[in-house]
Amino acid sequence: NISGRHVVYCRRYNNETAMAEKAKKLAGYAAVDNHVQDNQAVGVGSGSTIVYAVDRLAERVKQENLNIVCVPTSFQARQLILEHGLTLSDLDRHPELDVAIDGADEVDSELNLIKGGGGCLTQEKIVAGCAKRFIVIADYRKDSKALGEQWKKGVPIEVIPMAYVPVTRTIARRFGGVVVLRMAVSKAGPVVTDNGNFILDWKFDQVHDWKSVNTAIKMIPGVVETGLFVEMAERVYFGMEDGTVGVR
Ligand code: ABF
Repeated sequence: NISGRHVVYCRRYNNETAMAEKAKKLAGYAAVDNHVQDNQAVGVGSGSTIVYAVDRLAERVKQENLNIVCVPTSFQARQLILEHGLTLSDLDRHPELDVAIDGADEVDSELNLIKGGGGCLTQEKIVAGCAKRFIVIADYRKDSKALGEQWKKGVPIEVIPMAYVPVTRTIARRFGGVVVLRMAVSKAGPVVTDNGNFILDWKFDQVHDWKSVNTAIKMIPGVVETGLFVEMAERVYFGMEDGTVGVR
């Protein structure tokens, strides 16, 4: 507009967005180039960073004539696989995957992850658990020393709908923080996962021993899965602001 302020804001916003997208691409390409080879079954994650990894995967399959089958972690991942002309498979036919590649909402210094911002945490953890190697890709904004440092939306927890109130009360009572039922953007009602369940977002207020907390939460009747991926990631590729790739 006339003052130019709006233009400046847009340019700054566009620069940050462009930098983050470039970082996602760097991470996605690095993971595929370092971990995908011929005759593999590959778990394909969800979110926006994985799109770059699937782009690179499709490019390599075509250029190198690779024999690759892909197992999705969500409807979005399934569409990505089909749209890129990659071979769709499932855990019935490939219960053991050579590698799974997926994004994350946050990564701590011990490679514990918060995942599930997109609501697919249960399938993502199943696929990650079936893979010999679980590789995570993320931009620099996900790289934290402790969970909760940058990701403020809490830990997603998938619950059986009829149990969401007692589970909410139990988590708040035993672990503190605030537990919120995830509502659909339209506010018409709660988000319902691909599995027909609800999601609670646990906005924790302190750093925990995530291994024991994860186990304790999973034991609560009605909890299906948590977005805490503890001691699962073998390696994380971070696209950095300066155009390099950090690996942990
Ligand atoms: C999936 O995508 C989810 O587990 C995670 O919440 C999200 C990350 O999205 P993005 O790659 O767009 O940051 O991996």
